[in-house]
Amino acid sequence: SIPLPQRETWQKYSAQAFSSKEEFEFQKETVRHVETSLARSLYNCDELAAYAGASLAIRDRLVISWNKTQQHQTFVDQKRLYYLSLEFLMGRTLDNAMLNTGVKSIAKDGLGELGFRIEDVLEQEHDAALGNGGLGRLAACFLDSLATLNYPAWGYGLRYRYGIFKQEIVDGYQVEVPDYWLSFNPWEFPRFDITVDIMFYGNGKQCTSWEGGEIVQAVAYDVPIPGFGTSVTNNLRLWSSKAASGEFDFQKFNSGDYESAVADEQRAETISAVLYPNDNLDRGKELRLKQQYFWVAASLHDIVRRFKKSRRPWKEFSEQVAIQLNDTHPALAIVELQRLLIDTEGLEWDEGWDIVTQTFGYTNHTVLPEALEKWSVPLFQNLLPRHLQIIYDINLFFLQSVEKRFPKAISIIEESTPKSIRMAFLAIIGSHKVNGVAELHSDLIQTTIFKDFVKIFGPDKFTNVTNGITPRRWLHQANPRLSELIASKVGGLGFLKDLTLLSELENYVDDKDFKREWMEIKYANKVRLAKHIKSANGVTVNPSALFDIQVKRMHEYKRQQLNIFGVIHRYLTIKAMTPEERKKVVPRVSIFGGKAAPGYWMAKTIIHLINCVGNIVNKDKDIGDLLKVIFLEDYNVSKAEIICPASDISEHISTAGTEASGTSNMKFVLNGGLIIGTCDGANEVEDLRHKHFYGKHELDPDLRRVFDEIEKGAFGPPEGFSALINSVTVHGDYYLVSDDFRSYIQTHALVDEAYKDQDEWAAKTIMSVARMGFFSSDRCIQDYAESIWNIEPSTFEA
Ligand code: GPQ
Repeated sequence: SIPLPQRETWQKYSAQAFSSKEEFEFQKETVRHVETSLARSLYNCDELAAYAGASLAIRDRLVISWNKTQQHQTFVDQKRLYYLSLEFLMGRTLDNAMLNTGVKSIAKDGLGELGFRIEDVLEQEHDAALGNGGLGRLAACFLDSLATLNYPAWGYGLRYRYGIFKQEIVDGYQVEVPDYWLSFNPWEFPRFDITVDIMFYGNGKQCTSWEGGEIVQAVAYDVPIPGFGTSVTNNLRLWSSKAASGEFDFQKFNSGDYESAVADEQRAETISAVLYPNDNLDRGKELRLKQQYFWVAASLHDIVRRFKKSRRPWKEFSEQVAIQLNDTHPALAIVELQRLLIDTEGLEWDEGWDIVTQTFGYTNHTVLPEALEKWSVPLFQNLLPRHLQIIYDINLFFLQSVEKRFPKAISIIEESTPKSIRMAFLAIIGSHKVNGVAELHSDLIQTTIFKDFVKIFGPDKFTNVTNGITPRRWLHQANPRLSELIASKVGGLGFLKDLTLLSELENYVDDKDFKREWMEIKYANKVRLAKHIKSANGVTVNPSALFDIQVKRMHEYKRQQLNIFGVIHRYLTIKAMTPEERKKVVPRVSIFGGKAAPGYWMAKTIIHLINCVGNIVNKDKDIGDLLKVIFLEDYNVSKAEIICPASDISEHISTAGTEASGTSNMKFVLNGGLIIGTCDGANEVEDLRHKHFYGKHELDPDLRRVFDEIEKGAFGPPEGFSALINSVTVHGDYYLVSDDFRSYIQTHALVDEAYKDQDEWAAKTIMSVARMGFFSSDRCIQDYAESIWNIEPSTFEA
């Protein structure tokens, strides 16, 4: 830092936080950046340059509060939360940064005067798509809430060169295209001075050491996270991998082995190259384990270094540091911290282990067996030999501590061939709290997959923290008109920081003017989506039709197949009607969107079927506007911001007991949509499956008609769909599509009836929004802060 005598001069010139919005000369700053940062002029400033200039202008403001927040937090040195997540599905930043810092309207007018429409400028930004779905988006909502609530918190993740792939639909099939998103990213700051050397392989045979491995360097990239209506700006630190010894291995280089020197470098960079595109599925690949250790080791090194600066004794570690594990992806952090404490810092095992278990919390996001992470012991032994020894010790001490009545079922090591490490068990044993993400889900994990651990540790270690979403992005930003209308009734925009204030809206369910405006806004949002559909799919849809939306990752358990079979049933029903009968049909647009993991054939088949059905239905003259079927390409966060405000109903129809929480449900309801959802029934599922297998499986007759039509080739060559049909008819219908088909169709009939009464519909949607207060991620973060992290908001004011 700057020597004392010069500090006064330094401080004289140091940037001040902006005390008011009006001081912010947005145009001047934007033009300056276009001219000096981009070396462009008014003669060659296109929309992309305007985006860049505006972003840099906004970024300057952000950076000042960011620096000051970090200085303050270092000075005060209160307990911090570190949120470790392999996914942060941030989406775009500029719009959110303007809204959170309160300068959106200044920027809008300013850009207008400079000759640009703000909507077009915002469209230039590439989504930061460092996540697959709900789990990654949850982490992003949490960052927004942590900053908004002034909590001292950092996110730690990986800086993937390629985010989740871009989805293209070619001839009705999904095609994956790499998502290179870093060509211009003004929101990250490389910290080339903050690096950590990470070791792999080597020799861990001696008891307390690890040596002789391959070394890869982690470089920090920091991203500012502004809170809404606060100057607190937190930090998201993403690690990027590179070869450790400078750019080249000079020995190899000089000895003429140029190619292999470059190959080494590329191998190092491969670690943070790409996000694994699997949602709710574990694949057990070595490179994925490398990613996990690389990220965990760099983050812990950073956290421990920061703690050591305060010169506190080790026993105070968990009073200063809380670490939350977003699923088991970072569970290695438990082992790595124990290793640092006993191997590097010289603590006794028990001392170290107390610190470790007081520090970590673990969030479970699924009960699906195929999604629970396991690592093959031989693979692990080779990559992280010392960590394997520590895991064996953790397991040994744990098994010794429990009564003999729990045999193999609770061991971290599964006696498979080869043996494997159950990461969820490691995470439970190494944490002081374990939580599920919705009431039902948390009950389910305590009575099924983790029941033995509830017996061992007692029920207090297990808790529920119901998920939430940030109302800033998912209402204020995505649906500004609705946000304004609500603000006019609930006493201003304060509800965006205390979402329970929405309950005020209950007083307006009978207010005619309010309802009219409410429905007008919904219509306008449907028009906006209809325009998008027209330009993306070339299909004209009627905004007055009922918009029925299912957007989420494609997965058999989420049952997009149930939806499309239902759509085919609707199509056949309308086809069979007389013209008179057709007049009574409520026109509908069935909208789908979502990516399939590249290796998930069944999910890809469902996408193909949806597109094939759309092809036939959308051009059927008998049908016209009564039914349209749309598959929206490349569903992502910025598309969700257009889609969620435009739904009348959305579908959340996973097989009972399979979806941990769901979070898009919350986005849809908050924007004035109703939802169709599966009721609880997790206990009945096993019985039904058993019956399918051993009893006679009666296919629902309406579903039979749907399958007959597909098999006749009504939607194209039927061979492509046989696996999908067979999974229901001959392979035991694991996801209970046939069992639920009747009730699903009946529910849609109720929806149609309800939609005919628009006034009552408006009342239902208003009541639903009024009762959404609980589902803010602010409430969720407060729950975590109080019941798991034990952290207090910072008192920082810029
Ligand atoms: N979730 Cl295990 C994911 O998005 N990806 C995953 O790999 C796993 C879970 C979701 C889960 O399916 C949803 O029900 C939750 O709402 C979401 O995590 C956030 O908790």
